[in-house]
Amino acid sequence: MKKAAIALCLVAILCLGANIAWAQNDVDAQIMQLKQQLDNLQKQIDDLQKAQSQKETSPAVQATISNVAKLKKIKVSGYVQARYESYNTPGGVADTGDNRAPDNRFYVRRGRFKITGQPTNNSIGVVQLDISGYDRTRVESKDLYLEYHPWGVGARAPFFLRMGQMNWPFGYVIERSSTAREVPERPKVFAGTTVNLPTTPFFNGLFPGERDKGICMFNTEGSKAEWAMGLFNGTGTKAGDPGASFLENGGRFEDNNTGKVLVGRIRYPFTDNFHWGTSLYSGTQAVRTVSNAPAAVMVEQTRWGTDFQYYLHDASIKGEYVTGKEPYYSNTTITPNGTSGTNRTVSGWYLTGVKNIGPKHQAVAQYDVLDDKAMATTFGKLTTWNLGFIRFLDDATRLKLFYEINNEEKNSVSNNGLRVEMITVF
Ligand SMILES: [Ca+2]
Ligand SMILES: [Ca+2]
Repeated sequence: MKKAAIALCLVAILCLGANIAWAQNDVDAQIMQLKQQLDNLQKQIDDLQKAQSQKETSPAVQATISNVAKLKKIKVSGYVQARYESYNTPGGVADTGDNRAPDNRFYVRRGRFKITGQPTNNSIGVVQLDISGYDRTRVESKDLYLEYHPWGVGARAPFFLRMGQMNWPFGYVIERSSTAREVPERPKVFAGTTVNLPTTPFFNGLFPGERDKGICMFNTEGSKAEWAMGLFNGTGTKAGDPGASFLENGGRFEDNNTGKVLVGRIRYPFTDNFHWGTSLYSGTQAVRTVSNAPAAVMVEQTRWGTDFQYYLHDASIKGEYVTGKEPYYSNTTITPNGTSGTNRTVSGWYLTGVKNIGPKHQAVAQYDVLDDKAMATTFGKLTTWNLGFIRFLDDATRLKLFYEINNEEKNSVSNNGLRVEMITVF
């Protein structure tokens, strides 16, 4: 029995060993099979990757990728400001048929498009053209500048640089686009004016065209004080010849003397809803003492200004004062005798109140004053009320109704008028 048991055990052990050997063979076969499958899969992945990389490197695909990347960095925007105006015609003024006649008309005050490109993290280029400005005989260049942000666009840093043709960094209203302003035109002391009578002096404005060519440093985003300081030609974009004034030089945009003007402003939010700023402009202008003089004399040209903005829950009050020394020009419409080549004082201010009436309406009142020494004897101070109502038709379009009351201190002229405007920003 004992022997039999031992034999049985031996048989059992042998059988078990054989089974283990068989099982081992089976696992090896499975591993081999899996390895084969893995090799096949790896080959398929390699083939796919090869095909994919061939696709990606094809010139057409590369060009498309590059174009899409470029398009992402270019932004096109613009606005159209279409109007109907009806102004009182001063007595004795014939209908001259030009588009400045003080009559009633439809016209497009501004039709602009702007291209902003940001090719890299540090550089920006801006081109803005007006194809329907006051001088409708030509397309007018507005913004033409580049920006270099040494620390990157949008980064909080000591400053960034702008060079080219840009807004003078002076005061508040000069740098506020028509898309942001409530009153259709800037106050007279900044933008200029005429009383709408022929052969009477007109005022070019202390900042005709609101722009000049130069180089300027600006604060970056995140700075509490809003500041800018730059050097400019001083002639603006609408005068280049010595003594030539607004629109009198056929659109040549050069400097008229070697001196450059220093322009700067700083604005500080004393509280969240009260901001106060001050601005400076200092330089010279070349002026001919008589219109056919072979050489010009240098006349000091200065401006100093202060502005504030006070924001309430559903209203705002904004004001600005500016005073400056401006040369008498020899070839403005009327030359004050013996004054060309000397200075006169020009000053003015405005106060604008805006009240929101619900989410879709605003009531606006603006009072502005122009005190130009050159008009002292003819009309004295010019004051204007702009009373208006704005309806937001949608997020992009506003309908504006404004009545303008123009008062002359002396020799009153009938020149009040109605403006109906639609402006769309896109
Ligand atoms: Ca100059
Ligand atoms: Ca009047």
